[in-house]
Amino acid sequence: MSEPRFRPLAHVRVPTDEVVARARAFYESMNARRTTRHFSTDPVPRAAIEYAIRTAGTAPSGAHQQPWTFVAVSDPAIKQRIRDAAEREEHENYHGRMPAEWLQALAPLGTDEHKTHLTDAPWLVVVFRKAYGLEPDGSRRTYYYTQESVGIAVGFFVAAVHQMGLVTLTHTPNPMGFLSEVLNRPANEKAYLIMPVGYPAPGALVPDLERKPLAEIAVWV
Ligand code: IYR
Repeated sequence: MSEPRFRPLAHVRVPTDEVVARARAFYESMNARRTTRHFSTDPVPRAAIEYAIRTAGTAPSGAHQQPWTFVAVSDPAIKQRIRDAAEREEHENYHGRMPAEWLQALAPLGTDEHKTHLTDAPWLVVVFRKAYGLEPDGSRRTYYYTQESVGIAVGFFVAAVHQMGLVTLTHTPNPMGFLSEVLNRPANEKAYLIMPVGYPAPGALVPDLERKPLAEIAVWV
């Protein structure tokens, strides 16, 4: 067992009135974020993706095990393979695998099995969840709260992409086993989702949806 080691928290105290002003500014920025499926093919520098991944990697995680791998794909041939496989799975999903109730829930989003974003976006970031760790001798190490940890990291990634003026989409072409194969990931890494990243296409559309108001999502006691 290793002993805990601490160092001072680097923190600059923010006055209370400024706390609320910052809270509002961040909310307003995040509230302007929308998920679109219409991506421009315009290039995005690799450095932008590197920072988004670095930001995701700052997320808190169970026992600080950081159970994630981000595979950034820009190779058009690999994007095409991912799209072909995803569309095959989604065809099954939309034509029998998803029950009527699910299809009904998705109807307002206008989704279907065609996944043009997977080849239009200049980058696909495929997130893998490490279900367990692997020691150098090949033995398994238990990882804790991996679903929650990777979910939080993805949230940070989405916020980072919005902050830099680009768009992304959380896409889960289930089952996602094909991603391990195409991207050659080890057995302890499970595909979690795909996020295309890029500029929105000119004339990009988003579903005409509203978010739940505070009163519907918060309870104060
Ligand atoms: N994975 C499918 C279906 C889908 C499911 C949910 I839940 C969504 O919010 C959107 C789509 C697809 O990507 O089309």
